[in-house]
Amino acid sequence: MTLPKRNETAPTRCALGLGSNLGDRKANLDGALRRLEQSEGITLVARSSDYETPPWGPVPQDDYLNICTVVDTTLAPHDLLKRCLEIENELGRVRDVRWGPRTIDIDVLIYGSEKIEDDALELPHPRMRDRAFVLIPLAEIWPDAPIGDGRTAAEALETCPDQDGVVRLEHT
Ligand code: X6L
Ligand code: MG
Ligand code: MG
Repeated sequence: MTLPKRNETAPTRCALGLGSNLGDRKANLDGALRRLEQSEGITLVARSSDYETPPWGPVPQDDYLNICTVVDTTLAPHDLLKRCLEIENELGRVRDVRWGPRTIDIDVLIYGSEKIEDDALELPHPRMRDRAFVLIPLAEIWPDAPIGDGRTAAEALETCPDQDGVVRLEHT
């Protein structure tokens, strides 16, 4: 009797949040998406519209373009994060001011139903629930996304503050 062979490569559904507010923001997002979809072990499932969003946080800076994507991946969580950081570096991100302007930011928001809390990674991303620049694009493409507090992205959006400044851009 043969045991059913565990599929080592069953992909996990994930959500990524991307943002840019330096240089050619649209080109930075497109470059990141192209690199993601060409990455071994990452399949792009969905991509939100582009959203222009006011800067959140303590650092005054220019408006962002933000999007979310859904990806399926066979990479382990920390390997997915590593790939995202590599792509940030390839696109010329320089980390100087904490929470300051950036060429490209790629955050792992959700990795299946995994809960992770270590120095490198916290999943689901603990602060997405009150950031309209994340929840609005995420709910567009994955309203049922489990954001980690028992609610879905669409449910969290019902009570998320500061939604008015987030503007969906028409496709050109
Ligand atoms: C107090 C202290 C209040 C810190 C808020 C909020 C810090 C957000 C960092 C905060 C605080 C952040 C983006 C952004 C940033 C982005 C838009 C961050 C990291 N990233 N604003 N600000 N889009 N619109 O991707 O989210 S910095
Ligand atoms: Mg971020
Ligand atoms: Mg980041």
